[in-house]
Amino acid sequence: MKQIGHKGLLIISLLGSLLGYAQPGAIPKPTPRQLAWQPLETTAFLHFTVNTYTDKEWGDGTESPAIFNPTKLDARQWIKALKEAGFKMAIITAKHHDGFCLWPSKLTDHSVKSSPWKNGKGDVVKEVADACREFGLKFGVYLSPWDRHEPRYGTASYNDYYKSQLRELLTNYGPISEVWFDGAKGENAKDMTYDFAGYWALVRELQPNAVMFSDAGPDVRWVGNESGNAGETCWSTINTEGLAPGKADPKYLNRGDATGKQWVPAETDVSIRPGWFYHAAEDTKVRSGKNLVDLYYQSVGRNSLLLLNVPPNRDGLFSEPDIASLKEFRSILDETFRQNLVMKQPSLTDKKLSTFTTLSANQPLTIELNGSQSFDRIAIQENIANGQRVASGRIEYWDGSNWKSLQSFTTVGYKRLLRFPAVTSSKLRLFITNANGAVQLAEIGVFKASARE
Ligand code: FUL
Repeated sequence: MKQIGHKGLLIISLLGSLLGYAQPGAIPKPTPRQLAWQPLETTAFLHFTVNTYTDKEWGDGTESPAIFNPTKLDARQWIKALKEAGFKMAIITAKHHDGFCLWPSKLTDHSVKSSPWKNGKGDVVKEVADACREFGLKFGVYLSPWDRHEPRYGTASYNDYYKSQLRELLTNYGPISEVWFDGAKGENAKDMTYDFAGYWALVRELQPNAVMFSDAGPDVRWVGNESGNAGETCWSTINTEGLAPGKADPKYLNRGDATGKQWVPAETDVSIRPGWFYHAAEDTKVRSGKNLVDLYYQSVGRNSLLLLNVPPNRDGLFSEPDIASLKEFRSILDETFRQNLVMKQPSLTDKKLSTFTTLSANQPLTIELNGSQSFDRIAIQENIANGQRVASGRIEYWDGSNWKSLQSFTTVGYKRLLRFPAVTSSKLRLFITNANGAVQLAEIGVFKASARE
């Protein structure tokens, strides 16, 4: 998501206003589809195409389908590894910038049907969709608007081609939970005005429960970098109408906007390897489980959602180092968040966002722990069904004779995770120091981290 044409941005911004959900006088709230998306927390990207065989990151469209031959392809192996690592959705690059289609599209021969894989009878999109259904993951598709192969690209009829492809993907593979609209376009790319309004209307018509990602929504926005960092302050709201040409500042997307009128939460896309596609030379550069845990804190722990890319290799399999890191990642998180040390209470420890305690600014909330405990992590959640309100807060702990300051924080939203050196205490005090209305505090968790973090 490095470059986006100015026209694209203008269209996105106009559409964003049309599709925005703010009501006058009320703070923005998520739609049901956005509300269902946010708690997925860890989701996966699957980058796979001819680039896997050419060792490139961006194909130029001249690749022969003959090179695509993942002889051991087993989408069940990918999805099983993701399931075991707690991932809740997988998004496949049905078509990347090179234009090669991983499904046998009726609209082009530049696809798996012209490849030697399964004698041209294969369908990667179907295999992934089926595996997701089998293992209970949600399924999403990435269909790159920038297409360096299709001759119609650059003419108005390309929009019809793109929409027909979208229709194939949205009608033949069961429920689709996310559609990823990539804004990348090379500097010397042909001029092309994408019909985003038409693309988005088609998704709403054919898969009304799917969220749509692009730089600035309509449903989910880019976090502004590919290094796995949501803003330390991260609002789920932005003003899409402020995104005039040249103003889609990645920093704005990274932090969101406390006064934003549209609910467009941030998704943090990042790869488990340096590149998005598989390169044998990067087998030794796979992020460790511990490093993935850091990404979790920097994305999910900052009111975003982690979209971690795990690229299948040339055989059509996840590689061993990637699988090992995914396992370690989940095992560390499970160990850290296994036991909430907060004394059970009806609304704040029931793991339901819909039961909450209402807090106004500077009204302290005392949180009793199960006796004296050593801890170094705190999780705070708001009932985002009614919007995002916390702008800042702080936490104190009781050291036996006095209240001592522990941590301050800014936004909370769906989830805020705090990491700090361990302290021992039997109770905490939470203050919301600044909020945009009465806060609906949904959950509070206090934990002792795994030694492997
Ligand atoms: C970018 C693309 O150019 C990259 O190749 C990758 O797909 C990334 C997720 O989005 O815009």
